[in-house]
Amino acid sequence: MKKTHKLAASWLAGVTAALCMSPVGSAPVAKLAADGLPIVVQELVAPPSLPPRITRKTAAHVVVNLTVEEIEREIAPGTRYTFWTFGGTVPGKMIRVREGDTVELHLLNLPDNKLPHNIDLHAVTGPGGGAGQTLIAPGNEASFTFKALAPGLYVYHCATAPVGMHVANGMYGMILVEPKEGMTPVDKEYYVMQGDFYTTGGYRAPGLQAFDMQKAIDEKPTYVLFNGADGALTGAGSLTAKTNESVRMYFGVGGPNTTSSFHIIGAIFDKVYTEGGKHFQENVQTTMVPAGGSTIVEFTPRVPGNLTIVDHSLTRAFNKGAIGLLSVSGPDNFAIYGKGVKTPLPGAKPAAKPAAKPAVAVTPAQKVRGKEVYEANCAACHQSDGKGVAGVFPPLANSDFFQERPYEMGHIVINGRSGELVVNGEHYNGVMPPQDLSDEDVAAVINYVSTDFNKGKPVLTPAQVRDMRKVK
Ligand code: HEC
Ligand SMILES: [Cu+2]
Repeated sequence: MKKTHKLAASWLAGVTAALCMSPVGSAPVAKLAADGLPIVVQELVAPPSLPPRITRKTAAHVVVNLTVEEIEREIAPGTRYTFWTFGGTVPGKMIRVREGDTVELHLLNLPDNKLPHNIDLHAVTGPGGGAGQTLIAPGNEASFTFKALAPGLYVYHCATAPVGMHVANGMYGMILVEPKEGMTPVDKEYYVMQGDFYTTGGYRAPGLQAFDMQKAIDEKPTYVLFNGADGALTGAGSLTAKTNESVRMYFGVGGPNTTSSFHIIGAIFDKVYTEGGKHFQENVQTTMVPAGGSTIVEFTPRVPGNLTIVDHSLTRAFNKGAIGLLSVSGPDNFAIYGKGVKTPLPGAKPAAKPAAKPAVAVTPAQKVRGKEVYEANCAACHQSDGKGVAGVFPPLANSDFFQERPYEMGHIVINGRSGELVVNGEHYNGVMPPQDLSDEDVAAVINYVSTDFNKGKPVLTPAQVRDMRKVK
């Protein structure tokens, strides 16, 4: 749900109108700012995209309009969180200017927001990086200008007390100051930032989660994420490239606390502009990125398949969400990456078959039990045929929400669920109470919904349900 605020709309219109007016009778000329530089309005795009490479050869007066938006959305499948953002996204929209440009930064704090905010850009030379000039309560706008003196990739963030909390809620982004001589063109550019998040419930605990200040102080993140959501860069969000395309990633760490051992499984960075600065190192496997710091990496995938983007502090990747994919398409090149051969040694026991995912076995009795549990506990709301009630109770039959992660549905049955939810494109915002069922019955009913309503396989065992209850 994207809301364009009235004030934001008229504010942006005002800026545009001022830029479009030309003196009566004169041919259209580039509009000049008071400093004599031509005015350029910064284009803002959602990550992992970023504004295009700068081709102009002279300085400009770049107007940047950033809107602070406090928004509730999914941090993980079935888990919601209230993010504080620059421009509605985590990370905030990337700013892209040229060395020597003057930046006129406007910050708008929407009237519906609850808190004061500001911005500190690491690309600024001056105390506070703009924090003092831009500290405003909801319903206000602030602006200031600065000169982009030094090329590099810089983090910006909110610096309003408690600063760690504002940053932990997603208030960071990056500004790229291109060198005067410009940057070499590449085939693909991506913008990714890592951040640590602290919720009162455990990893993937369902429902709306609150910020946990004590976990933040103890530096015990519940989530470590790329681009503000568990799964932002996997599935439909995966980054893409073709074989032999050059890829450049602008990678930063918002923090507030953890650093990143930034690594892409299956790639070697040809170049790493360490810490987002001027010099590059070559042939790097993993680069360390500090909180409030950045790096620019360049590489060229040579063979097709999925490259996995991780924080190589690995439990963050596999247990807290810091994982993404770059899906590479193109022809195989076995000279660069061979298929491999596996041969049992003489006299060895027959090679174990590659471990297939253990199928969940369901006895006929459990199957009958699943239907019984459904009729007795779920049908009242979701209906006997599983089709639900439009706008009130979401369908469980042919539910894309269910099919995407059937395993996770055990959490919903145990803990209940409330808040916004989209099933087959329809929005629901109801309350499902926790269901007081045994581990066996939760597994049985989920397997019943999976097989009989969604043409799926049985997905859950009672032991898995027992483990789910431990995560809180
Ligand atoms: C009192 C009514 C009620 C009962 C009883 C109930 N649910 Fe729900 N269920 C809901 C509502 C309302 C939602 C949507 C919650 C939201 O908006 O976050 C929901 C959501 C769900 C979802 C996720 C959305 C989807 O359509 O895939 C699943 C799965 C689910 N319920 C399964 C069950 C199962 C299994 C049972 C029985 C063990 C059950 N529910 C019992 C009201 C109910
Ligand atoms: Cu803030």
